Amino acid sequence: MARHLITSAIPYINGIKHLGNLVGSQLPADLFARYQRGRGHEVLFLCATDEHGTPAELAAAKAGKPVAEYCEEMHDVQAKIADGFNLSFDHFGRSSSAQNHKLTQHFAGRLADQGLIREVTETQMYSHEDGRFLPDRYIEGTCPNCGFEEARGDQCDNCGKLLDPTDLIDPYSTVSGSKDLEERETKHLYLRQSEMRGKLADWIDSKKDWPILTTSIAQKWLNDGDGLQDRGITRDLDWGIAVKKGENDWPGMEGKVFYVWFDAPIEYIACSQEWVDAGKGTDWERWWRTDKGADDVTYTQFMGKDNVPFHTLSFPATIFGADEDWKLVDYIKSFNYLNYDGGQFSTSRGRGVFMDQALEILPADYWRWWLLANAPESSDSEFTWEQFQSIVNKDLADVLGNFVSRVTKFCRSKFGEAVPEGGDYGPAELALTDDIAARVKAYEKHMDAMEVRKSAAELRAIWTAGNEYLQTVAPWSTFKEDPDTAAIQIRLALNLIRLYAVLSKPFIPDASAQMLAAMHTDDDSWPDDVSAALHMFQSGHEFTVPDITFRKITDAERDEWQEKFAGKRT
Ligand code: B3M
Ligand code: ZN
Repeated sequence: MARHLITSAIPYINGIKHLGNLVGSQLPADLFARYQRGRGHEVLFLCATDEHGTPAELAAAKAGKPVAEYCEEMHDVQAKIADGFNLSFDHFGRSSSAQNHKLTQHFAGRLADQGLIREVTETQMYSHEDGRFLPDRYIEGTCPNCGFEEARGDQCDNCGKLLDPTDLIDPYSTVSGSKDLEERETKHLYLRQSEMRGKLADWIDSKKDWPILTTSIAQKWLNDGDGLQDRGITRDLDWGIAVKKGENDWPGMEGKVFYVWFDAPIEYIACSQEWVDAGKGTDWERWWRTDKGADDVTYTQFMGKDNVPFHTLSFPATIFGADEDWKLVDYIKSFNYLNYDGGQFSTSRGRGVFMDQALEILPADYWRWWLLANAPESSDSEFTWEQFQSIVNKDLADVLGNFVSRVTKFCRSKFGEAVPEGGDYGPAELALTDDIAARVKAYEKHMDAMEVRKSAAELRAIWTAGNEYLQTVAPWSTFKEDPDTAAIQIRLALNLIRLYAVLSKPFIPDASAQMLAAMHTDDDSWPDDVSAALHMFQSGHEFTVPDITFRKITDAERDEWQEKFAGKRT
């Protein structure tokens, strides 16, 4: 049994995420976690809300609530929605947890002890009207790199370049809109990432099997000299983790907090402590400390491409720099963007489908299937209602759902609700078994490699093979002349329903549970031996015809939703 530590990028607390966010990290991470559990491996799957920094402060201000209260409420909202999508986190933590405060301060202390932190007096933008410094998202202006007019103080959303507030052309306060800004001196801590350039470069170089998307972003940052500048890890903000050196005060840094991107990845570790403290686990160190049993853990991270620099360079710099036997990531799976109906999803303009809205109109499995089958892996992909309708109706309703319903209903009407008596499988059944066995191997290979679209395509092919078999042997015709042979065909088809339930569980867990329940079994063991799996139910094994597994999306619904989500959510 292998051990898999799996983390998804932790979503900002500032509102409900859209489907593009979901498919970029949480959903594929869940697919992989479910798959590894399904194969019988030990899995720790963690996610959390990212509660610090300017996104949290600004959203709380907009909601007219104290930040702590806002974060608590929004954490619950996001946790409920994650549940609704069947995201099977072992724990959904909070970066504002006491555990993360302590661990972040610990890391900063370690880095300081190793000589990897320098104190820098720098100029930051101060707003007279707001009476405060304007870090990160408190300030916007024109990107010096690409000319985008709404670049934020920390990063340009258009070209992805990391920025300092002082880089912006024509900057203005996002709180008041004021342009009455002045560069003022303030003291901050800088992580000396540049000291670790060689080590990080060697490490990235050694990752030959990583997705090109991940390594190309990391290489670009290493080589254009941009990403590995020493970067400020503290901010002039009220909300966040107080700057301390371990448990001690940090003279000169009173009233400042760590930068959100410093403490957010540390939450991956702190989250496992929260998991233990919540009574769900017993030992977090065997997942995270190579001196305490984590050396045989495989650690995989999932994220959108904009998060890659922080996970390939900044966070590893913290881990390397601390020099304390922390588990480093083994594989970083990153994603491109999902676009929406000819443009971008936009949180600010309410364009596209948000996670809560999606669940209001259709069950989770419909979304999970479409999103994963069309995951933006090798390039950006696009959600359109036409394509969503067509794929759901075809793959889920016509192929899988129809198979389940046809087989169980036919059996009930001709033989009753139990596997019928019959002889051994014949050539057609054995050929199908071989075909499916080969496809299951291919499916495993793609899932092991986290090739999400290829995995979905193979699973679809496995469903289709069953349908084609049924079409060819046509038990409803066979039955008229040769009921014994029809019984054999139906026995195989009923066994296929369980096989489909097991293989499909990582993608569509609700349908999978429904199919297992219909087959009166909770045996969801992986079909390592497909032939044995297709002999599991023998004559007399009872089942129940399930309610509809997947329904079709009508043209009227499609048109209504397209109109509804065009962009005016408030
Ligand atoms: N919260 C950005 C995002 O939600 C950021 C990820 C942190 S991962 C440690 O895309
Ligand atoms: Zn730009």
